[in-house]
Amino acid sequence: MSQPARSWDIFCSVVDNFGDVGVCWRLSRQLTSECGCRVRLWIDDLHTFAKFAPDHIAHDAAIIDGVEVRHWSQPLPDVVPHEVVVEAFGCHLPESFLHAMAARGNAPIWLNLEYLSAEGWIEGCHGLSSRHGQLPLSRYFFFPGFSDKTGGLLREHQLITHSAAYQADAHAQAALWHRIGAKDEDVRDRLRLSLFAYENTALEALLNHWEHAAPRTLFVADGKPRVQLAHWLGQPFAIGTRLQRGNLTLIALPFLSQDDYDRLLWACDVNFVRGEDSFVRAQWAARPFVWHIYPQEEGVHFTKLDAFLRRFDQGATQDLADAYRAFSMAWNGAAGYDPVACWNVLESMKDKWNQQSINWRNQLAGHDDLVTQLVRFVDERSLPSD
Ligand code: TRH
Repeated sequence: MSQPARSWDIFCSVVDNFGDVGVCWRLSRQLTSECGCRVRLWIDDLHTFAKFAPDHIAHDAAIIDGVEVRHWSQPLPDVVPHEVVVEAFGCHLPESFLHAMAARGNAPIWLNLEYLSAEGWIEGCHGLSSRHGQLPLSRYFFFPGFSDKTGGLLREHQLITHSAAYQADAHAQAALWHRIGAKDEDVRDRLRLSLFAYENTALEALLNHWEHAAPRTLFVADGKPRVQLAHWLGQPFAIGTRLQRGNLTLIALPFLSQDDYDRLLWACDVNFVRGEDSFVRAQWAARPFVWHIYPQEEGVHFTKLDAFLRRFDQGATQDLADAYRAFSMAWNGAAGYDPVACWNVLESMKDKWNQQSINWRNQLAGHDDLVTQLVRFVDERSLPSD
């Protein structure tokens, strides 16, 4: 029998960029809206969070989309911990809160939500627990992932239905193009690409090439991509600007809401994404995507990229798998790969790439989503709700 909806504390420390808070915000909203949970989300950097909820800039406490958003201040206000405590990405709970957890009648179920990885070892670690050194508390390690031996991926229950309906709805897409400053000719009979990346060593060569190649439009995300484009253009590239360079149309986007960013991914023909959350959303879009992985010291990220490519390649024809790997390596700055040559090969396989993106999405959708698994995981380890 399923348990009643529980109350959750989710702790999020913003390390850099938007992924930590983006994932926690998405998780909180889904737990609230789809599972009826009560969620209190603690964030240490409300200015970054304000990107996701601009109307609520820097309030220490607010209810947004049904989620109680609180500033994770030092010291943390005295509160009674909820039934489930999520420590996102090993962010280290405050000592005072750990003591309050131990003092609670039923100790909360305490989970560390880990970063996403396609590596095989996470299957052996998903769900393991470790005891706290001094307090009567255990912490479980919950690993998102791509196989049914992991915690799965964040996916709202109606996501695939919504994205498929949107992709079949020309009027809805036209409304988005209009809203983000594109003209009809910018999106008709040409490749539409979205760009969200870190500083990217392959981009300049591609821009030089695309300027003289078939017409295409590049929707450039706010932040690092827009800065890099301004550098390439040699002139300011303010939000809302639309510029033409040869056959390449460039549109500088504002920071979109998570929902509008999804729509952009659904509407574009190819999406360049990065980090964790946009990478996952591009996969749900079932459109060709290229991943700029979060760069780590000593090239550790290439092991993670390789692990993902091995999974994605299964089911792809050998020529597509080779082309996709080569361009992914080029895009991530690996030595020995010419970005333009690799892109041209991959682009020439656009139909196969499209089909593989749909197949891959369908395969992933066969696994339970992360929230479903998280709630089940908690239910299986809980005393009756108090
Ligand atoms: O911002 P990121 O690079 O975040 C990264 C990764 O999570 C990485 O793994 C982690 O180590 C590092 O942060 C600290 O990329 P990511 O994960 O795609 O997060 C971006 C979020 O911003 C995601 O929720 C999508 C959202 N977004 C919008 O809502 N609107 C936009 O216009 C754009 C471009 C993104």
